[in-house]
Amino acid sequence: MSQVVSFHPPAAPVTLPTDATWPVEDIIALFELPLNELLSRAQEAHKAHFPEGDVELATLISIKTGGCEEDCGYCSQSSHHETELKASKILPLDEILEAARAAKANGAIRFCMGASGRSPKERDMPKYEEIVRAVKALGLETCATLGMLREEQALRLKEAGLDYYNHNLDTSPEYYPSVITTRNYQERLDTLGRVRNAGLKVCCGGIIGMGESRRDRAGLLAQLANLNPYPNAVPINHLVPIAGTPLANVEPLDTFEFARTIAVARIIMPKARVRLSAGRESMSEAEQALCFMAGANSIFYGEKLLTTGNAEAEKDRALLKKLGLKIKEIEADHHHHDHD
Ligand code: SAM
Ligand code: DTB
Ligand code: SF4
Repeated sequence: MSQVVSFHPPAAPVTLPTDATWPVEDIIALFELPLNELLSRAQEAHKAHFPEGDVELATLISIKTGGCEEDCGYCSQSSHHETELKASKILPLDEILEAARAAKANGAIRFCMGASGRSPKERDMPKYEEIVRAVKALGLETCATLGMLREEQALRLKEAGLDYYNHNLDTSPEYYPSVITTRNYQERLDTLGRVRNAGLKVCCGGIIGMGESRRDRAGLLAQLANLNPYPNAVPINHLVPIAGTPLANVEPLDTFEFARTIAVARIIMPKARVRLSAGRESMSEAEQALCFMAGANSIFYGEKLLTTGNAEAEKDRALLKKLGLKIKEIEADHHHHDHD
């Protein structure tokens, strides 16, 4: 005898009008749901907004590494910490293009270029514009993360063909000063506003597992969800502990709490690409699968993040195949599909 297993949708609605604001208390209440209930709500939101259920692959490159004047407590590139990292100038264009071609040949649709530093120097802007123009011409989506931008710099990058700008809020406003002292939260928000005004898509998320509380995780997600509009892409990084940094020995975070963070991000920002970002190297396949079940639909793809390692491309492709997850293909005109 065959039995029909019915799926009971959650009683409470999971989608909200885009102008909804999220009080931190409501977000904490989501974190406190039984895990099954939280995951099923996240899956409802995911299915409603991403019926294809595909996963986006973005490849990272560090185009300028180390020697940074900022003191971000998690970062290998800050000159305030004694790490093993060697600083380098902006990479030559041909090296960047070679990496971009390889990323595209491997199936990535976006190429994300990171540079160390508080903000781009004026004399480096023409180089960054040239790099963006050339990568875009390869038929890849472009993303850059260069620190704080002035209005004019955001406009110049847009003009050069930049699609996304990554600028993370990293943690809650309350916890921020225990992680970074050389800049403040409002400066991050101001750059995000300029990026949005320049017509760039916003990629903004944070780092989980820095010793913050659940309230801080909820506070970060509240900041993100209450941006109007909320970010197009939300990278959720797990701290990669770096020897020599102040956060090198932070107690590792419980896997389920990390998965809950992804699920809550999916529910409160249902149209965003939620990226299971840094930290996958220390996760098992089952732990990563849990994150996909929680609504993650994007990953960093390729053997390196900025300064640390990442899973091998082949292994990732094999994992996605095992899970029956389709890889997102590049769109001829992606403006129709992303929310702006
Ligand atoms: N310098 C620019 C800035 O800070 O805005 C751009 C590059 S910075 C390395 C980009 C982001 O990488 C940071 O905001 C942080 O979220 C993430 N990140 C850096 N080090 C990390 C680590 N050890 N573990 C997890 N994420 C990290
Ligand atoms: C983001 O949210 N994560 C990426 C990207 N944006 C620039 C960076 C992760 C860095 C992990 C540590 C490292 O490789 O240095
Ligand atoms: Fe510098 Fe960015 Fe690292 Fe902070 S996160 S130390 S700004 S490279």
